[in-house]
Amino acid sequence: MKPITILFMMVLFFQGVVQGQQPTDKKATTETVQLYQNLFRLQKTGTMFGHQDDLAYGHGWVYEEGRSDVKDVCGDYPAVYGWELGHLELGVPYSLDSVHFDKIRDWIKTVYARGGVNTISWHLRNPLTGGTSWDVSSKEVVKSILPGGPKHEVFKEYLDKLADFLLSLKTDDDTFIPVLFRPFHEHTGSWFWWGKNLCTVEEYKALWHFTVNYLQNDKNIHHLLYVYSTDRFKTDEEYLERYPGDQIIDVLGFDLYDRGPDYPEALKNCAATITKMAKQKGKIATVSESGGPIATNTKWWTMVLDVIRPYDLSYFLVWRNPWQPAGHGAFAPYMGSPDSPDFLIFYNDRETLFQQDIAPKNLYK
Ligand code: BMA
Repeated sequence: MKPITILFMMVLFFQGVVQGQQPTDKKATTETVQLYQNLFRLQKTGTMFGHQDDLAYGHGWVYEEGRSDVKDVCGDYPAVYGWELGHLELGVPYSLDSVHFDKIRDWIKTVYARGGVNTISWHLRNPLTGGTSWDVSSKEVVKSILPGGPKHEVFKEYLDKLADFLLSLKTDDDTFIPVLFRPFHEHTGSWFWWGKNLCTVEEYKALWHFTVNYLQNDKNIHHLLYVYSTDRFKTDEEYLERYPGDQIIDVLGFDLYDRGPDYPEALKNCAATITKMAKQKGKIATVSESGGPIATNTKWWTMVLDVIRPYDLSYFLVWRNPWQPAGHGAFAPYMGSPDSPDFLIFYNDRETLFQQDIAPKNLYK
């Protein structure tokens, strides 16, 4: 190799070290870049704990200022907060889980002010049939909303409403609040209209590309990190079959619920695969959704801890503690819940990171 080539390679290498990992959005705001780089640092030291709708409601309560089931149990808030925007696209004031979007906006601001991390999912309605996300009666939905399709304008109107909300996520001094955006999730299953048996690989990828391009270039939104999130998977190939590409995805995730004795093994395999791929691709890795039978398996948290400990996972988020019947129970502990003592062990372990662990690190600076 010529000396000039070696010099050139060294310059590139040091540039990479100094600049750190960059989000895929080349125009990402400073705070979004900082968050991304800090997530890389942090995932080497531990895994943040996340909870869906943590500040909105919990077991037996709704909208109580400052309350959180997690805090009721361990005295600390989660580090990551999931929020759900389903029904925002309809222009109504509250979500499919009856949570007001105005309140979600306020909580996102509160979390940011505290140094926590916000992630958004979107169970958007079916633009072709008018049904829910779970309406899988047609295999034409994704095709119909892509450019040239009969429902393309409807989908764009959905995205316009989403964009309005995202652009309203600002601090008082007009700084956009970075968000990990996780649309079209669990697509390796077939229970949502964007699922595996409901559209082709190309259509699914095109849906992602259209969405990201529309938000970035038509709406000028640059405070998002994009999360790709499958359901349970077995192989690299299965995970990547519908992957829209390194150029638009920042975080590799998977959703995996405990639905039986194979959970620890499945979690281990998925975590091992995803962290390996994330390293190769220079991306963040996460368990974007989980939840287990914590009412009966009172050692669930320490079981999870043992499985995830060896892996560089950014966060492990459990789904919501519904305040009204939802087909599932609480996925996080709550005051007096039988899994609480085990959760305290999980909380006190150095591997798990909560609000008090991450606040001093200032993830946005
Ligand atoms: C599901 C359930 C539903 C909820 C949906 C969107 O997993 O919790 O009750 O409506 O997520 O949050």
